Amino acid sequence: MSDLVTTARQGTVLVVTINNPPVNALSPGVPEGIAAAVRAAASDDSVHAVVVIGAGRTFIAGADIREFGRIVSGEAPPLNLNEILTEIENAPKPVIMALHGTALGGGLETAMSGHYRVAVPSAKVGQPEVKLGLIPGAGGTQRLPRLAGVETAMRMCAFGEPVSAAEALASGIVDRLIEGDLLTGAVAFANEHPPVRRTRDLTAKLLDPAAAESLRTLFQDSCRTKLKGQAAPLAALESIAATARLDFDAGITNEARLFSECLFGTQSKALIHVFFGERAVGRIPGLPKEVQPLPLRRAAVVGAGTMGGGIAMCFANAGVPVVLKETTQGALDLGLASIRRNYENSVKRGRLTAEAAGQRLELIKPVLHYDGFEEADIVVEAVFEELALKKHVFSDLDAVVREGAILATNTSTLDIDEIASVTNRPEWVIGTHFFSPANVMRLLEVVRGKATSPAVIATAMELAKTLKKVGVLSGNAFGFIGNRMFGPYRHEAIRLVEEGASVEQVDRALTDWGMAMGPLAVGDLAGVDVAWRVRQEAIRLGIPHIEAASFEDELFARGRYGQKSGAGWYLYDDQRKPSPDPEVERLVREYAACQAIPQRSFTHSEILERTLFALINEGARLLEEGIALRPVDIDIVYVNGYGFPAWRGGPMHYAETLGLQRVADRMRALYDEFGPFWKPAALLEHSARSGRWSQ
Ligand code: T1G
Repeated sequence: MSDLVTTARQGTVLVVTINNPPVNALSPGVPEGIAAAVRAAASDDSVHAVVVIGAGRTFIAGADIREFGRIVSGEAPPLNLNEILTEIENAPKPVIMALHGTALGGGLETAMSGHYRVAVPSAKVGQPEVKLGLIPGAGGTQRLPRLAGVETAMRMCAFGEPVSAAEALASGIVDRLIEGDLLTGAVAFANEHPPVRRTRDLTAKLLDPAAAESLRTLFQDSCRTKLKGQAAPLAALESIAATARLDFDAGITNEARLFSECLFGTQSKALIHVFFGERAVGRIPGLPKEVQPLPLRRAAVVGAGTMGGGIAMCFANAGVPVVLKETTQGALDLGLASIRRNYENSVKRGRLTAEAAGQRLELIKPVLHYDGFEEADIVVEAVFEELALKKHVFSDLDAVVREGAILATNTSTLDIDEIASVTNRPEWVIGTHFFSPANVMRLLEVVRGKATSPAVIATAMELAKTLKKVGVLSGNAFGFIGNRMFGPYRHEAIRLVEEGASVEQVDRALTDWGMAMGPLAVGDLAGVDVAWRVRQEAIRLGIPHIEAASFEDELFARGRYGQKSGAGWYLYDDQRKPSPDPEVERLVREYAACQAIPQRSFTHSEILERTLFALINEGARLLEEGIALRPVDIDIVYVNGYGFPAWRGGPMHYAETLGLQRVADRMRALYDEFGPFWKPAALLEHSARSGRWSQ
């Protein structure tokens, strides 16, 4: 036995413990160790049953995801879990799986190869493989429907959300909940001498082909809407539906074929890149290891508008008491009403109990002055996006907030150093750029100023985890990472409309490709006036590649600010539902004629190329300038903050998938046709040779 899997006896029960921190993944040696222990028990007459349990914080959280890259590249042999799990299932003595923490993917499949499963009430079980662009590849799509029924299996495998131990018990996945010590409870269960019961033989819950197909069609429609463009959910449904016409072994073979198709596809590569990327961005090169995050026990927020209110909710949701300040009672009441409404909606949707909502509201203390700010460990300023106003607030805060507290600004574009310059403690000033709605969006762009101390950076990155967000560190450039790149992307979207494409065609090309929303519709959501002001500020600061004149000026001049004014690039009804506006089409053609812009038609791929390549090129410039630390940081910003499809991996990963040489070649051609805006970044030209972004 290797250290990964150890055994011990409890009477006539053999206890098999998996010890592969941090999450007991099925790394090479683990499944083999479990099978060897079960095999040994089979031939040991003094043993009547086996209990398998995980050491540490969880049962098996899945196959070792790091192995997949090695399998695809041929460095490692294909997954061999099926033979091993079949051997466990065929054991002549009962095998009881004891579950705690998260039994996910190959972990749940291993558990289902056992004859019984017991779990602590806090355990969760699931098949999240689709979140990695994969499907269960070790019998999950064959054993789960046998235990929980076809509908539950389809829901769990197509959407990948884990279920609680109680739900698992109710659906038949788990046989008993263990209050108290799990191992004691599992051994007690084994000592009741339950008969061997192979999951493969449990066919009562399977459906006939017609019923299975109609369920599959239902879930397919839902997947095509909610998981647009993703192949794995549909493959998982196909594999589960096959239980209606294939016997177990044929079902396993069919599943393995579908699994392999997913594994060797681009979507799983992209989603695995995002999985590890979301963990890598938390590691800041150059930040001294001994620098520890400071404790954040109390918070304060200035401004109870849409952003301020959402940020206050983030703190309350994490159990951190927060003071929320506004300048007038009216504004404060408005802010609180919106917070209350958000919580009521969460309760209505069953995402929160009324009691929990009440407790969170209790944690938010509304004030009209800086009362309570002296006790705050961190203050987040979220007032209107205007430099003078923010500087005014920061000089106030510098006077009232205690030494050693962090002063953060939620600015989405402005200069952190400029804001910090009005305080006597620029080393305690940092940018914490939340995304709207702040209580929903997972991304937190953390922006370091030139004086920001390592401890403040470490604390802000840790804050992201506390608030259940993904923190990405950015340097202090206009628009940081996300908005800086969005500028050229949106620039090209507007140019394409000026040159003859329709507003709908541009947005449709990107949403069909996978973006959550088209760039022009995003403009209307964020506000054409906001984008116009940001562009004026960028022009004033001499930021390169920002167009002096644009059709957007026409929209702004006519008060077409987007959703908030009922018209922008689109017309909006009172439900804010967009519809194409022939008036915009007329105005833009008029504008183009005035500007003597040649007109032409565009294909979807031309629209994709011009918009996405502009995004990628600006990303390369950010890496050159050191504003973004790594290409993966840019990918995680775009996937979590700008609706970039995770199954395409983010802009920089996508560029590598396309081929950096091809991207560079096309960009040079656009440069020849359109000029300096399209000058390929030096890093792109350099990286094109190796095909990988080089630093
Ligand atoms: N393989 C390898 N490493 C893993 C891993 C895994 N399955 N899960 C986590 N890690 C690493 C992770 O990268 C991090 O490393 C550390 O563990 C802690 O994770 C055949 C095909 C279990 C809920 O999709 O969802 O089985 O950054 O920071 O927030 O059908 O990790 O410290 O170096 O996320 O407490 C299916 C993936 C695989 C589950 C814990 N399983 N993991 O969350 O910690 S495919 C999954 C998670 C499969 C079979 C198929 C979460 C977690 P580092 P963490 P956490």
